[in-house]
Order: sequence, then structure tokens, then C-alpha cells
Amino acid sequence: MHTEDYIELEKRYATNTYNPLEVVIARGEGVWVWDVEGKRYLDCLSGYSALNQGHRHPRIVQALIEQAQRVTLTSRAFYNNQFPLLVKELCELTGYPRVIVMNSGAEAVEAALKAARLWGYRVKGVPDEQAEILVCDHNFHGRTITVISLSTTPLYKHGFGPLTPGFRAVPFGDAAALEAAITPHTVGFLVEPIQGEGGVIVPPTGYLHAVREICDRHNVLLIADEIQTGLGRTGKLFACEWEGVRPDLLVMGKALSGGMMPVSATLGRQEIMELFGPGMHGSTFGGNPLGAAVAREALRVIIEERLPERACELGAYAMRELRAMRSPYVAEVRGKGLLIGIALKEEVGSARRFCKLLKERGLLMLETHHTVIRFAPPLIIPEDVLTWAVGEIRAVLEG
Ligand code: IF1
Repeated sequence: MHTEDYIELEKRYATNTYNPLEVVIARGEGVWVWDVEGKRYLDCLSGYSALNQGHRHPRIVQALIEQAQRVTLTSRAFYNNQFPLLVKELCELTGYPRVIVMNSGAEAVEAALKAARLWGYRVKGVPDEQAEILVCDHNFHGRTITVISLSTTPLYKHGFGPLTPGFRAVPFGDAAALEAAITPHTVGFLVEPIQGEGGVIVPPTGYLHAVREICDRHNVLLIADEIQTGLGRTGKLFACEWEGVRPDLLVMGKALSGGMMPVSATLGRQEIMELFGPGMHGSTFGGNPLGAAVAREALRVIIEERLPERACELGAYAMRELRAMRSPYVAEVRGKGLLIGIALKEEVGSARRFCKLLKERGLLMLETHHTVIRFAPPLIIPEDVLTWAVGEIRAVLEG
């Protein structure tokens, strides 16, 4: 079968929820992927930052294989010998006392929302059923009905009602607007340190620090969604560290498993997490020993291979080079570490045609919100490959 045969099959049988670039990937290794025709591409999307460690990192694959040959799923009805070690290592790495381990990012966000509401009623004293959680315009936190209920993007929510109440949006990056929106019923503020899907939007310096102070002043939980910005992507282990901010609830996913399988986690302060009791939350696969073994190794790789530091150093180089571009199409290059968005001028229209040109040159990049081309390669990218990639991007965009 050839590229078009696979595309045809997918169009025939899969529900039409994506508009993929027309490349059919058959193999991945490190920063590279090969299509069914054997053509090699640099993966500049990294599975939406789930592949910070690169494709099929040998240590993570080895952990997967070894655990798969022991036990893969016990359910939480019984203990297993991997989950306790993962939760210990996650808490020690982040400095939080307690964690809930889930699968998808959306599930970890939902766990954080449940935790915030529970804390609101049991600790803050908000009247039952009156808890409100503030979110940001142009947020992206997942696709479940409650999570799309807090989205401000019509495409993600229209047609899926009735939606979950108890959410209100404020402008991203505007600390004063956040403070003005807080009421006695506000229990939490859910925010991405950098808005990924929203177009790689970096808030003004000091925003997260101001948000932390406002949440402290008003006894509101700061909930950081680091599913995309976390685990080294922006040049720190977590993006909140750029402003020395510690959220009350920290949500992570994606690269937590090195792109092997869904593993996500919600960490929180003792006062919040101790409110959960047996039967109040759970998941069939949440905390399974296969995912736990994989996540433990994925975390070790991030730390031992200094991936946050690499993202910081290499991201600064890439940002400098891309901002030096003289392009008739580019309005702005923004981002942090190796989460970079190349924003095109509105009049240029969709960025898809540039993604197609880049594909011809061997780079897989995707647009977000039509006009922003995301450059987010695996954090293991070698310097010479990064130099080549930046050169190709400049060649296409300098016109
Ligand atoms: C799609 C976006 C990226 C996320 C943040 C939670 C989740 C995501 C900050 C949910 C997931 C993915 C989902 C995927 C495309 C991709 C995406 F464009 F949708 F928004 F990365 F920017 N918080 N993002 O980025 O995690 O449940 O998917 O594991 O849904 O199209 P998930």
C-alpha cells in the first residue's frame, strides 16, 4: 500500500475529526520519522509535545518491554509494584505531597476540577453547587464535555450541549481582569502558562507571579495545566518555574510517558488531596503498572539527559535565528524554549501552504489556529539538525 491508499482508508472508515497533513508515518526514531514510501522527515510537532524524549527512546522502550513481560494491568483493586514507586518519584520530583495518576490529559484536568470544587465546598465553605472556576479566553484543556464547557472556542463546544455550568472566562495575560472576576464562590483559576493551541501565546512577564498573589489574596486555587508546557518543553522542568510560581494543583501528561501510551497526573497540596476518599475518583487504567514503569523511565530520561536545559539553550538559538528572518509573511516569532510559534500576517491566510512546502523539504510542522506554525521538535534534537531545520524554515518563509 502507498500513501494515498492509507489516506483513502482513513477517510473511508475513521470519523472525520482531523485535517492531517498528507504524510503516512510508518516508523519513528529519535527526532526522525519515515513515511510508507521511506521518505525521512524531522518531526517538528513531537506529538503535540508528547515526544519530548523523541520517538522510541531506547530506555523507555526497554522499560515498556520489560514491564509488558511481567504485568500490564492489575486495576487499583489490588496493589502493584510499579505504581507506588511512580507516585513517590513524581511527588519527590515536584515537591507535592499527593498525586492522582490518570491516562489522558483531559482526565487529569477533570481530576483537578473535581479537586478544586471539593476543596471549595469542604474547606473554603462555598455553598454546595455554587463553585465557580475561572479560565482563560482561547484556552485548550481537552475534549470531554466538562472541559469543552470551559472552552471559549465555538468549534469545540457547539452541538455538544447541555454543557457543564460553573465556569467563566477572563482574558489571558490580564491579572487585573482575573482579580475583577473573582467572587466569594470562586474556587479556582485554571491556566496554561503558555497557551499552546491558542497560538503559542506567551503572557506578559510577571503575569503568573501576579496571578499567584491574587489567588493567595482571594483564597482561590491556582491550577496550572502543564500538559503541553511541562516536562522540559519551555526550558524549565515546568513553565511555572520561569516566574518561581508554585500552583496549588499541577496537571501534566503527554511526555510523562515519552509518547508511549497515555499517562497523566494531577499533583496537589495536602489540604486539597486529602479530601478524596475511596470511591470518589478512579479509572480502569489509571496507575496501571505498565504506564507507571514507562513514566518512571520517561521522567528519568528528562532529568538525566538534561532536556529542560537543552530546550532552554537550543530554544534561545532557534528563537534568535527565526526572529532574524526577513520574511514578507511573518508577523511575529514567539514562544519559550522549544515551544515556538511563527505567527503569519493575517493577510497571508492559512499557514497550511507553508506546512506543505516545509514537508517537501523534510520538516513536519503543523499550523495552529490557521495562522501560527508551531515549531516544537523533540528536546533531544541535535544542534546540527536544529541548525538545518531553522535554515529550511527561513528558506521557505523568506520567500
Ligand atoms: C486534539 C490542541 C495541542 C493540551 C493541554 C490538555 C490537553 C491538551 C494544554 C488534553 C491536548 C492536544 C489534543 C489534540 C491536539 C493537541 C492540541 F491543539 F488540541 F490543543 F497540543 F495544542 N491541556 N492537546 O494541549 O490532553 O486529553 O489530549 O491527552 O484534541 O486535537 P489529552
